[in-house]
Amino acid sequence: MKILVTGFTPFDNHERNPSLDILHSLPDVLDVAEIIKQPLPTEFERGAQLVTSAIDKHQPEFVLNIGQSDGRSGITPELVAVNLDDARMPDNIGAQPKNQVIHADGETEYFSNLPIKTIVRNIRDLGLASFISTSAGSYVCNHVMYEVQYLMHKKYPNMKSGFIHVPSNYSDNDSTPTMALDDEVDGIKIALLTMLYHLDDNITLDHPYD
Ligand code: PCA
Repeated sequence: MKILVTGFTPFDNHERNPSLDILHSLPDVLDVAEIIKQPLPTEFERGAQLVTSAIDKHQPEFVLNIGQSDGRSGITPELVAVNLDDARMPDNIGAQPKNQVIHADGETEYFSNLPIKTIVRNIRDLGLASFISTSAGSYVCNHVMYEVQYLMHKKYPNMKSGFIHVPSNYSDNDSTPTMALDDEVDGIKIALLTMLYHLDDNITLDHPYD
């Protein structure tokens, strides 16, 4: 059993990206799964290229992409990726697509097929904040999530994949929520175990969405 996990390089003047630090903190084997770790540059084109070639190379049963989202107050599995690049700022090599469809022959949106409600419940059971996010934005994270979903639908229908955004580990002001890296690592490990073992995501959850 293989799980491909990705994290992004720092962007937007951040010195670190918690998703990359989480990636480096994960074990190589978790329970019955081999964890394949793939760092991604925060770049539209190359970020998507690297994750899709890692999928073709390793043929994992599961893919989990992780990214940073400033302002989020918890660990947030994404519900959906949309067929749109509309960058509010340039990526790490200056690309800033506006109002661009990602794949003309792709669906308008793809829903993650990870057990996101159960993931949220299990992270909350650790005592950590977690809720489902209904928008991965229209920047590099949504782009990568969309490309993985597109590939899955076209080529790997048995694969399970999705995206989780995590808060920043530090803030320059009191109003931006943060979470400790160790807590985020624990939350992501529980998410991975939930992916491996969930049978049915049809659970009732209080306040599942942001
Ligand atoms: N977050 C950005 C891109 C890289 C990252 O970690 C985003 O949410 O699109």
